Amino acid sequence: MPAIDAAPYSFPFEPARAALLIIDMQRDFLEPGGFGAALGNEVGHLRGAIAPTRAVLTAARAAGVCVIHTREGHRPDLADLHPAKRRRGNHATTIGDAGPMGRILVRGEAGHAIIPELAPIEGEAVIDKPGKGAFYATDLAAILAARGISQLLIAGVTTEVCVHTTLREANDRGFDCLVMSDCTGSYFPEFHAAALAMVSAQGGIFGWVAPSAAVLAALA
Ligand code: TIU
Repeated sequence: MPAIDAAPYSFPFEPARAALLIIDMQRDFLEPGGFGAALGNEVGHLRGAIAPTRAVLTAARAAGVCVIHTREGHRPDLADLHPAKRRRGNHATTIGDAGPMGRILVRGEAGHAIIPELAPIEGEAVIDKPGKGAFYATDLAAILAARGISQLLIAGVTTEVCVHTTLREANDRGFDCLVMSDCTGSYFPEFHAAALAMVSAQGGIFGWVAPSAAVLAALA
């Protein structure tokens, strides 16, 4: 398996030690009426990441690379929702309130589900996370350790929020992370660009950045 052509230099891809980590590609972020929209965002900005992520997901499955999905959300009784997170923003509609896809960001509701284009299949772990980072208050670290994973190929939304928080958590835990530039997205295009630039700056302070085409070439 070839190295992946990436910035700031080529990524030493080891498929048996790598996982494709797809972060929060949920209806609540990508469709009208969910959490993203409740925060005042234009959800259409994120949808460009769907097709490239689907292509990488298909290739990873075919190559036998571990696939892990995450979902941001809370228990129906909201017992794991910090009051600070619920209050933040002073929005009229917030986490736990009724929306067109069910209660916003609540596990089991329609809006909490991963979008159908990227739905998990049998054998793929789904991590339910109450925070922005996928390591906080989850069993992700245990699952990665059990599978001998040391490299993460990261897709998902949003680039500067849950992708970056997870990337930083992973970096401090010793993982080599590659963020796919077209498989991630932000409600703010300028934040997406800056967040990607921060990853590979300073010799790769947080890791590597590459377009999905470079990952697909390595997986082929
Ligand atoms: N608001 C925003 O940009 N993101 C989130 O709230 N969660 C994730 O990024 N998944």
